[in-house]
Amino acid sequence: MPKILVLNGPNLNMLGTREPAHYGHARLADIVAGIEARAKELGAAIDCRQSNHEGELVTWIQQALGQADALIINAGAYTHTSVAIHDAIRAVGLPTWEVHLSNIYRREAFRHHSYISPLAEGVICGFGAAGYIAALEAAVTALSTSQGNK
Ligand code: CA2
Repeated sequence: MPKILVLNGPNLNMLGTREPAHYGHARLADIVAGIEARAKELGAAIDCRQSNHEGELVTWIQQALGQADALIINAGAYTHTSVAIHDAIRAVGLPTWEVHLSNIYRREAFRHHSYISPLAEGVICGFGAAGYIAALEAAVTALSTSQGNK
């Protein structure tokens, strides 16, 4: 069974409370429930976590080494600032899919650069919560191909 770590970064715990024009009306708990339901259908084990702290995200990425087979990450604003998260993803070498709820390229210029994208197998933005499901499906497909359907 593929094991996938799903990380959400700062302020994503605020989803559903403000800024619905950018992020929709769903709460993070609703999004996580949707990911968990799809993971069950796909036969994947997922571990969904959220933190407002860069170092905690770095630690979780490090701890995924030898524990998880892939990483799905919406690093929030750290996407655009964090060399530390970039280095952690590079260090563990896990196949990584980057997700953003909003279309970051239609927003402020400072959101157009990502420190994660150069390391990612795929990047999904602007699809709202459906982006996490697409990333999960892509990860499961890629893992089943690379592991010979183990
Ligand atoms: O579109 C995304 O998923 C983002 O990663 C969300 C980040 C933003 O900094 C990135 O540029 C794009 C921000 C998440 C903040 O979420 C909030 C939700 C409700 C109220 C306030 C913030």
